Amino acid sequence: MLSLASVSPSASLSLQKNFKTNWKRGTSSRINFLGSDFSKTKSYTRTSMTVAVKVSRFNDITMAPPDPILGVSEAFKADTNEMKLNLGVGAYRTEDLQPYVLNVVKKAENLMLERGENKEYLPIEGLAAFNKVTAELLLGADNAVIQQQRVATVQGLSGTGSLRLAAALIERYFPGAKVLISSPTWGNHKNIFNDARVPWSEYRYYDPKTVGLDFDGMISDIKAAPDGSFVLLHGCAHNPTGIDPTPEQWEKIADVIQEKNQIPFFDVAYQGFASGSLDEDASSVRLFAARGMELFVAQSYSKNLGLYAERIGAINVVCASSDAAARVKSQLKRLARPMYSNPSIHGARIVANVVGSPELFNQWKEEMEMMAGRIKSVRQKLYDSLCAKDKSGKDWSFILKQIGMFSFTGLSKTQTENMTSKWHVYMTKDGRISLAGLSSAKCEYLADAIVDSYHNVK
Ligand code: PLA
Repeated sequence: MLSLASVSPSASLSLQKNFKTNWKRGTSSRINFLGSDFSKTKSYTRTSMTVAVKVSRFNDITMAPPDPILGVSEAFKADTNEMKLNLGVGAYRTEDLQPYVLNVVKKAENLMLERGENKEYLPIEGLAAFNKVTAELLLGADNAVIQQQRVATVQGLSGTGSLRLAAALIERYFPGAKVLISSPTWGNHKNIFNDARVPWSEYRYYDPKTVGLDFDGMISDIKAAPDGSFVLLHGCAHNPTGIDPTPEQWEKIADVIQEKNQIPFFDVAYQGFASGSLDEDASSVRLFAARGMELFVAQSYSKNLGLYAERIGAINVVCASSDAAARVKSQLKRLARPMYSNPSIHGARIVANVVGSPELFNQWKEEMEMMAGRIKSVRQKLYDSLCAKDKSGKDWSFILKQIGMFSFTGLSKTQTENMTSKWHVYMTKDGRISLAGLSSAKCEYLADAIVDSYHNVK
């Protein structure tokens, strides 16, 4: 349907004028926006308006390519082969490959029903109880930055929306500042900064020769970047490589960023999912905060609480003073208001209930350990199956060294295409597989597919 708002202002105005006149006269109009032919037909009841569009006003809009990650799920749905396996998007599945709603989430939702909570608008910055617990979960409740009220926390539309809000703040208050992004990174990072009109460049991160971290490359690229740049870092479980710096390497990264007066910008989408421990997975962020650095942290509850579609997360800005934090928060709110006005309440209440109740919090930790444990066990089984099936002597041990939901297999684009066309294994073209979508029953099948693609496709 074509709305008045979607035509040009002059067309819209003349249309309204015409509509008014016709209402009075009791006629209905058949309007051709492109030509001048306004054909009228008598109507005895009320005005009805049909719009015949001969040539689309949207002709210059080309077809967008499918999303490299979410598009994989669409292709998977269309496949009717019974062996099909979706290892594209990072979404946790049970051993039966079914989606999983955490028991603590169900309990929190029951509590909400019992309390009969309302659906009034949230304030622009989100649910206060959520903002409190989310910053505490990230930084530790006794962290000086929290005690001194130096953290500006705003509830965001999950990790993506929180990153986007921070990008808008950078664009407005640090014009021309660059964001340094790891190569490779989560595919959507570049889109987020492109759409926010924030310039970015890449720093070396992954070394295909060692199938490990290119630490020297990373350090020299950060050093070479302009002072005052933002450095995007994956807090834990780097996506897509599954390779994180060691604690000693994090210290050195912090040294360089501090020397260059740069601002670290953490993306924490997997807290608790990398090691199974919430505190351990936040240690990179806490290390930077303990140095008194100002930093950004985007958080997501999609994976660790399985709240994918609730779109719940936050942007935290750790500032040098409580005064700066108050000002930053006010500007984040100002940016959010015309974008989406205020965030949704359901996921925020779930997180506030789970993290805010010692009983549910402990149960959550158990469930998270269970999920992280299942991923680790299929990781091991995939490795064992590859070793058993591949007689070429190739070293697959990198799979065991990687952490988190994903494994970066090193398969090329054409090899991943073989995985999908011949084996019905759906994965992203960069060679990433989500182990969270794999069951132990399917490990051998997946190993057959990988061995075939790796050795028989160039
Ligand atoms: N940051 C990183 C590093 C991510 O991997 C993801 C999700 C997000 C942020 C954002 O998630 P959220 O908006 O749902 O909180 N990455 C997924 C899904 C799991 C996706 O691409 O949207 C992935 O498959 O890579």
